[in-house]
Amino acid sequence: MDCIFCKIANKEIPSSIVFENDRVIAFRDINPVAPVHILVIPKNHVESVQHLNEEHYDDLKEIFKAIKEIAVKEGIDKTGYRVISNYGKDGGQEVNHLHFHILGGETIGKLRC
Ligand code: DGP
Repeated sequence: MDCIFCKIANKEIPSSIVFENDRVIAFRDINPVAPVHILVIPKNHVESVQHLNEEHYDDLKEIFKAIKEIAVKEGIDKTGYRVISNYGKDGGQEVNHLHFHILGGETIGKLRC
């Protein structure tokens, strides 16, 4: 499958990894729109939120645990952050591998990604 985020998860292409475990990997967005802009993805390919079903629930649990841990590591757990997952054409999804943007490090006043 020609998926850029699968290639990142498999270390076939480089990225700035900030977190990794058996199910989840997180790396800095190549085009950051905030001082902290990290993408959190399941290693197993699934296209979007809309494609999730029960078989993905363990991955989701790990993703949200990872988000909290990353926020602490990045020093934004007290100041706050936004989590976004885009789906489909109207949602503005560019990469068809489920991902959650973490945006923080400044006041996020409007939609950005
Ligand atoms: P979305 O619009 O939600 O599908 O956002 C996809 C994000 O992925 C976008 O903010 C840019 C980022 N991105 C795309 N290709 C790469 C890449 O090769 N490396 C990294 N680190 N980020 C990427």
